[in-house]
Amino acid sequence: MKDYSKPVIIDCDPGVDDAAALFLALSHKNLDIQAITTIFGNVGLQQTTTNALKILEVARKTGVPVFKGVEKTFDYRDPIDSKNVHGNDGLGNNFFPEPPSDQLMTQHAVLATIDLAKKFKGELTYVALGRLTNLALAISLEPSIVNSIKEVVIMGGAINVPGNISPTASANLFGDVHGASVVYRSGINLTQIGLDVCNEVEISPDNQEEIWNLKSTVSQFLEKIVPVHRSAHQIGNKIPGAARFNDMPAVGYTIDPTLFKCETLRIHFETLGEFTKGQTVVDPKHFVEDAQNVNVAMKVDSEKLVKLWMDGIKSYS
Ligand SMILES: [Ca+2]
Repeated sequence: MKDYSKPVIIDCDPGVDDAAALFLALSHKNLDIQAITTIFGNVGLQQTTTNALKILEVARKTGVPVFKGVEKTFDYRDPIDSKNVHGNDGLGNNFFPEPPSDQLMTQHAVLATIDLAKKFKGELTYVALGRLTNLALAISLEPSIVNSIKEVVIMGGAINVPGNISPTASANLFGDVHGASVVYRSGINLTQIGLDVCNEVEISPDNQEEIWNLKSTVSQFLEKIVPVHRSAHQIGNKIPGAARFNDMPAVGYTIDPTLFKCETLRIHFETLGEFTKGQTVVDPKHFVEDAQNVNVAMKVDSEKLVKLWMDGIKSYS
């Protein structure tokens, strides 16, 4: 693992698995988090923004600015949420007290993204843990960021496994297909951390117990928010009672790409099909003109990744 701190934006819709991913990101010296930007998704924008601020309060990371993004899809539709998976408050139906809002900036997330892409030209990594609408709008407004952002790491997509919201699509990409299409066609340097690897990463009941027993502010917060999400994710689990945090591997990749085996695949993002809307379609024979090469994670060392996450959580006092 290289030992340097890379500037990152984390775009998210917390979300229980966003929280698990953010706690890892905020704990690790390899990441220099320049901004957390929020997007509609698991719940509405106001709630995802409140939840991001809450997570920072719990992690005691008061220096990280939060920028609020957009609340509708790229084609200006009301979004579909995932309250059935994350709870009505997005954090396991805990309805925590309002966090302080000092870290909430007045600048819009889309404009902050453009500014940071210019400031850290060639160095910035953008980690997308939700719908891709903010990034699609940033690209539309300032196309030069396609070349100035070093890498976009996306939680989403499915190559050799089924989708988790339709037979073929992952929730993050299905939740705004037009936004995702802009990003996948833009030519920006993309890494896809999709369900092919996320499905392999489970936090076993023993590992959960070890975390809960830490009795830190972060571990107690996780213990409260995980149960609703864990119940919703049991179908297809390899380990009964395991928790699965689909956003966490994207942060894990950003910290240490050597935990993943990736392949360059030519991908067309599907926006139209009755059963394939939102699919990341592999097109090796160049049938589709606007398909682009994507660095796709196909395998993960899940044991090492779970350890990375647990070490991150253990680092909080
Ligand atoms: Ca998310």
